[in-house]
Amino acid sequence: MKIVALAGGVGGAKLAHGLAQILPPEDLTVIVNTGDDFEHLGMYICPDLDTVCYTLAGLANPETGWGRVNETWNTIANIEKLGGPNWFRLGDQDIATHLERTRRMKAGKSLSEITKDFCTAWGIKQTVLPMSDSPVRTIVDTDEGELAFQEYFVHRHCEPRVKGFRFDGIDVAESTVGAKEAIESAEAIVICPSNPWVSVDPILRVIKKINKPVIAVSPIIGGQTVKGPAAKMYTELGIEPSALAVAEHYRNLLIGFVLDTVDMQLSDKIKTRTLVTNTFMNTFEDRARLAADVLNFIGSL
Ligand code: FO1
Repeated sequence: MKIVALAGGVGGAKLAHGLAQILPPEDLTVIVNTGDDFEHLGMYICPDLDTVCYTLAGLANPETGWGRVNETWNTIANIEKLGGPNWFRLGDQDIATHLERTRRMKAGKSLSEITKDFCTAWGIKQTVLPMSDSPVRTIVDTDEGELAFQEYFVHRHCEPRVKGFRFDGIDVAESTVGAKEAIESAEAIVICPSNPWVSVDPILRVIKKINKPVIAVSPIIGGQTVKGPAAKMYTELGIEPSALAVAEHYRNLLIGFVLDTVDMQLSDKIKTRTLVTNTFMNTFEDRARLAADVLNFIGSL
């Protein structure tokens, strides 16, 4: 079954990894948000792309979900000593990724080409694609004014109250050729349990039209997010955070929605077919089990 997964950061990467454990590699394409990308310390950094790639390659830091396992922090410690910015924690191995990506971008390579080459180098057999080769930058409108995404997310610990979002460059950004082809040949699109506002919406805006069955997995369980500010964002935007709110967010797209057993009572209120299952992904086995549930659900629709 050919599947395209839409993914942002850690939650998305975990389900993508689950799908990768079950599907033949040629049947899985992961299209990744690039709205979180930014230039920092002279390097071009793609947090979500790297999180998905490191996770699929078995190189991800299991504690944080982002960055590399067995990491060392000498470079950032020395930058700090010199009085440089240290709020964005870049590990030594991770810095190699950003330096080499930046070098290739300056030499005229596209982000898709670079990602393809990096995936080969890391032994990733699935296809991982940035949502676009042109820059898109998520800007968070807050009670303290507009903030660039990583400034809001990492530097300010998501503390400012959110009023809305804007995606700089989205109107001219085209989805990558590979993404269009993958969607064309996919049997279904899986929206991973990533932040609907800042991880999935930019991908959907770039893809524009999806004429394939779409199912989504809720990142909100019992009114809270496993990781990240999605629930806080819903509250600040005046919407009660819940799996129901996520299903409503995607209402025009979905043929199916997956929510956690703790939210079973919401199932009747959701205006599409639902699968109620355990959506926590604490272990590699959890990831594969949820992916299997999602694929069986798609098969039943
Ligand atoms: N997230 C943090 O909360 N703090 C960090 O210092 C941090 C560093 C970092 C370095 C490389 C990378 O690829 C990701 C990193 N992240 C960090 C995660 C990342 O900024 C966010 O999780 C995503 O942008 C949201 O999906």
